[in-house]
Amino acid sequence: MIKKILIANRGEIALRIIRACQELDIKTVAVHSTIDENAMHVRLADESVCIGPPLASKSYLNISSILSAAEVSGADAIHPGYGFLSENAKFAEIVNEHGLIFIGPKAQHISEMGDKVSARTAMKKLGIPLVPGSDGAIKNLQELKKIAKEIGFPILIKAASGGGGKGMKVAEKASELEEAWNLARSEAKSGFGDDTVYLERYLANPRHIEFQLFADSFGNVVHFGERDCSLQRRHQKVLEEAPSPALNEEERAKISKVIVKAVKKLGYLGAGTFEMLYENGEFFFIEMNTRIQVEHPITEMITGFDLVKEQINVANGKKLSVKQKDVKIKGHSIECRINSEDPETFIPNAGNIKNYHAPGGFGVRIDSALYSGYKVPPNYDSLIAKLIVYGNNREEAILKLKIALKEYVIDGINTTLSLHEKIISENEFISGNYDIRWLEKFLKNND
Ligand code: MV4
Repeated sequence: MIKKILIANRGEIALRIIRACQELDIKTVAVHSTIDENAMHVRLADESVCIGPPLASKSYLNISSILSAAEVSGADAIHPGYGFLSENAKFAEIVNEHGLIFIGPKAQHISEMGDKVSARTAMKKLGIPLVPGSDGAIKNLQELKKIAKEIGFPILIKAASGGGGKGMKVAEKASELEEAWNLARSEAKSGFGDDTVYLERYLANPRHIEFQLFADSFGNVVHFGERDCSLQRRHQKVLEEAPSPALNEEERAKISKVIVKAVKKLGYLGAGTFEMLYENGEFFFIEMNTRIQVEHPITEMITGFDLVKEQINVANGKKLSVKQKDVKIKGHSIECRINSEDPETFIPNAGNIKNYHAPGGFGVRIDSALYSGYKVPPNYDSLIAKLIVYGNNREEAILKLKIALKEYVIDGINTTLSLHEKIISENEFISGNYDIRWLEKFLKNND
């Protein structure tokens, strides 16, 4: 039985995990860098350990510091949150070797899904529809030319160790293949230390729709529906909603059934997300995430289940608290990511929060570690708050969001609050008729 969890993270997700632990009567250990001494997760945890200097590679990514902190505090499990070490298979393995529980999937699955080529191979075997492309890595330019011709242009070269869009290169026609091949491989090499690439047909205007899955150690697998994450800028999600305005019940049921079956066969454990591209009524697998995601709250709002508590319970060897037949998707939820960035240039800024007032009311949720007088450090991700709304339907959720955005005060630094106000007043957003290209086009036209 887990009695004490070390949270290998900071910011809002550390608070989210602390709150779940408090409900489960589990003690918490915060870890922090020197610059995070006054951070909210340090104040709210039962105890805290300083694990190094501000640089993430020396603190939140420092495996030996984190394990020492677990040792001295007597923690019996580690929750990695998202980012940092959450999808590091070696970390999961080392945690287990130290006799601690890693709150996440098995290291073998983290590693298999971390390599996008082996993820594709695994998903193909499990019957998941893939974007048409290469069976494995591309060995040389000749092979690239041959497979590209077979699947048809435009094509996209992707890095096996990539994800999040880095190292992707489009080729519109055969004459562009050599340059795209060279660029993709050198970017992959310098970005990930691995120049392995693979090939997919390039989808021009898909939506990004991801499915939330959960598995326990008894072979039970449940899906919690989907999130539409098409509103992104430079591969950073900006606003997410659930359910997707593009799907009907029939389409959802059909693809979910295929995914649940695959996850059962895989022998997976814990929370997992299937990232799919959706175009002309068809789904194509692109990646699987083996962590709790930033946007998990919108799934919690429309299903009523606490995904972080489920993560802890299944890691503890318990059964999922929920059966598929009890998962009912009800109402609509939207999340705005509030970043400490200029709303026009997106340049990050750090500094003092001089005045802070969070909105509230029926159906309004804030996941944030901000407080009045807090100093946002320049060293980490610029996500400072998530504003999540829930309404009986999409129109009501948008209305609540509009009111909450207007009420939200974060003084002292630039934030993306005003960007969200702009997005949700646009017809394409209101109608729900947008794809992965829409936001960047909209931002360009408003320069
Ligand atoms: C694609 C694609 C079009 N066709 N794959 C971007 C990040 C990575 N997770 C996968 N990505 C894409 N893969 C094929 N075959 C377009 C994107 C993509 C994208 C995907 C989801 C959300 C926003 C995006 C923005 C640009 C490109």
